[in-house]
This record gives sequence, structure tokens and C-alpha cells, in this order.
Amino acid sequence: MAYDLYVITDVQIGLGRSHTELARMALQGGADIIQLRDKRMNSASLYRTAQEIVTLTRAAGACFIMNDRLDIALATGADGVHLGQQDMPISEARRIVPRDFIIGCSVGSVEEAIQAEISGADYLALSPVFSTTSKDDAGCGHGLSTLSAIRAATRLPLVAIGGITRENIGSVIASGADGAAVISAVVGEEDVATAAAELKRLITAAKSPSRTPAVVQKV
Ligand code: TZP
Ligand code: MG
Repeated sequence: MAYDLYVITDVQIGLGRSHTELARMALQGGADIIQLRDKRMNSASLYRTAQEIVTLTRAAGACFIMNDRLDIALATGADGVHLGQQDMPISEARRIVPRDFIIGCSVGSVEEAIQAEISGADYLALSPVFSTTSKDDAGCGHGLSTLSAIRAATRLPLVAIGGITRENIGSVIASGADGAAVISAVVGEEDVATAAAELKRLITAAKSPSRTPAVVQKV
């Protein structure tokens, strides 16, 4: 499964578009994973929205991850859930989910990364890698050195989240991330599909082995 471009829907940042519309456009641009994240929506609306996004991600061959809410993830047939340090314990979630269900975990240090791996996480998200205004309680960025240290400490897929832009994505991938989870760099753009496609192109380029410049022979 690809973790390259992981788009988190956010209707506060999404310039008036719904979660479903943001997801549709991000998928058009090549998003590999869509996460539904909304701290304000009631459960009924979250459930309906998750159902809509499951349909879209299945049609696109992409993956749908529900933020926080394991109940809604299971009820809608989501591919997985994303849990933070303040959410239900990974090991308890693991006990009640189907075998191939994905559990992602936000971590802020090597110690948390190791603990999440031991507890049964399928992927890790360094959160936040850079400072961001998109999440109120995100705290200061942990930086690329923490990203590299976590990369060295675990073999789990590792995404970086927080403050990622077209300008810094190359350094994020070079520091060991398998992909980038973003809100504003995609969802906050007028043309969501094009922003997603451009970020994905940069991620793919950063991952491909560097090409040595052709030597021009003098004749
Ligand atoms: N978790 C950690 S930082 C963050 C979340 C949901 C927000 C990321 O948003 P942006 O706009 O890509 O910085
Ligand atoms: Mg959470």
C-alpha cells in the first residue's frame, strides 16, 4: 500500500467545500490515502460522510482512514483508523478490528514510535514535523532530525504531518518519510486536484534515484 500522498480533509480550511468534495478532488489529483478529520461534526453526519468517502476511495483504488473514531471506521468499512496519543490505545483497538484493518498512530518521539510499533500500529505519523496553524494543539515542529531518528528506529511506514509544502517536501522525503500527510497544501488550495497532483509529482521525484547529469562529450 502506498503512503506517498495522504490528504486530510478539513472543512475549516477547505474554502467552503465539503469533506466529500475535497476528497473527490484530492483523489482526482492522485491522493493515495484520504483521512476524514472533523472534531465538530456530530456522529450521524460523520457516519454519512464517511460512507460517501468510502465509496469514492474504493472507486479510485485509494485508501480511506477515519480519524479518531474507530466505531465509524468499522461501521462504514473504512480501511483503517488514525489514533493519536490521546485516543484509545492501539493495543485495545487492535484486539477488536479485522485482521487487515490499518491502524495509524501519531508520534512525537523515537520512544513513542517504538511503543506504537510494539502496540501493533501499521504506520506512524510524525506529528507535527513542522509548526502549523492547521491544528490548534499541534505544538512545535519536531523537525527533520526527529524524522530521521524515527526512520532509523522502526521499519513501519512513516509519514510526516504538519506544515508540509511544495517547497519542503523534498527534504521531508530525503529525511526518510515514505510520504506526506497534508491539509492546507492541498485542501486549502483553490484547485485541489492540481495541488494534489503537483505534490504527488514532487514526492515521486524525491523518491526516485537521483539521475546523474549527462556528460556532454566534446567532439
Ligand atoms: N496533525 C498534526 S499537524 C496537523 C494534524 C492534523 C495539521 C496538518 O495540517 P497542514 O495544513 O498540512 O500543516
Ligand atoms: Mg486523534
